[in-house]
Amino acid sequence: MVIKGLVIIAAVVLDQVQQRMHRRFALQMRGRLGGDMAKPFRGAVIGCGFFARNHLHAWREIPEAEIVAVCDIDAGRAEAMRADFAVPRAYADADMLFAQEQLDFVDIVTTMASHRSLVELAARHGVPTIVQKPLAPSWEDCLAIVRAAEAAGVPLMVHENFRFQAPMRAIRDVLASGRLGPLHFGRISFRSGHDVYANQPYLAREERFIILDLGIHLLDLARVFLGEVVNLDCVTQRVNAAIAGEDVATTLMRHASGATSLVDMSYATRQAREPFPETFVRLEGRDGTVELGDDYRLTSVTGGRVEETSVAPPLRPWAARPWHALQDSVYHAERHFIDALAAGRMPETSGADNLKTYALVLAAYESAARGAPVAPRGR
Ligand code: NAD
Ligand code: 89Y
Repeated sequence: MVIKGLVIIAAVVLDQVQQRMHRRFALQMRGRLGGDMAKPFRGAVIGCGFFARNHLHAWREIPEAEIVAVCDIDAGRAEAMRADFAVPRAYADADMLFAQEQLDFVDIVTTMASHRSLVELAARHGVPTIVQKPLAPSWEDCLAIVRAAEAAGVPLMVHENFRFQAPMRAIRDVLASGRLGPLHFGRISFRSGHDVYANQPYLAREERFIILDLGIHLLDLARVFLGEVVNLDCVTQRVNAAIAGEDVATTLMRHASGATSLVDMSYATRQAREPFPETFVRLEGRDGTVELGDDYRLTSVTGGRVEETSVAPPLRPWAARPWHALQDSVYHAERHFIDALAAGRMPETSGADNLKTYALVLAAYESAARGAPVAPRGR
């Protein structure tokens, strides 16, 4: 009891210190921008591969941000991205980027192996950072990343975009209305046969694949909808013999609220309609149920009344089906980062918050290996 109390006090104090640091950053930026908040924040994108294209398109839709440089260790990729998006400068070395540019933020869109060194570099230069998921290959690296940003007092957001998807935001609105009453059950399901390896060939080589790459988003949604997790059981399978890791995983979680949830995922599902990248959600509360089904139909049942609406994401001018739901969520994640930066607020998917999601990923692997329930670790 005493230890729990001390942990809560420490978390509140840490949160207040971080909020102060973020406010200081917002003020410093105003100073750097000559007090003129109308001038955009100057940013750079590091990593010019498959997914970065979506980031650059989305940045172009945010008037308060201007991408002044791109960087990739593959100089050809950096130059191609520079030319395609009319970015002023391209770099093949992140040290050079930070040495030569006056940046207000950096957006890291490399794969996880380079995240630690790049976030630490950004922290040494005092540059606020948004970094793609998964945060890093190991818990130690994740902790080091979060600590580096905290020690430097720079805001750090993890680009955890699933909770910024239009249908997920609609579900959050239903929950916030209180119409369902306290939740006792949730199911979050993503089952697909989409060839993810075509655009992201590195995924076929990961010994830890679907939970770390995709399940991380679903586990994050479970936290958002149902709160923190006490423990979980997970079973993994590898159906596709040509890949190194698991491509199917089924997880049962017990939440601190008393609710239970099932989070299931597959990249080995052959079915009549290929839904990629739709995520199906069902949440049951004392007073009603909300369900996100095929084609982004949201059905809620409360007090005997059934309401059905479409919560389909918009097709942004630069987006293409079936990726448009994720592409739209990239815009909203970046928008949230800039709004938080301007307001001196902590982004909701801060490094500290993302550690709690990452801990569920590790607990899932550990549970699958041990065949027993596992409690997620804390910092
Ligand atoms: P990719 O391999 O296509 O691109 C990564 C790029 O980073 C490459 O061009 C590589 O040369 C460059 N790079 C690596 N180390 C670097 C360094 N130290 N400095 C500069 N450049 C470096 O990868 P991708 O498919 O674009 O994925 C990037 C990240 O985005 C991954 O973490 C992935 O999980 C994530 N992702 C997220 C979503 C989502 O919806 N959130 C979807 C797809 C990918
Ligand atoms: O990398 C993954 C992600 O974050 O969303 C879908 C994906 O591109 C493939 O699983």
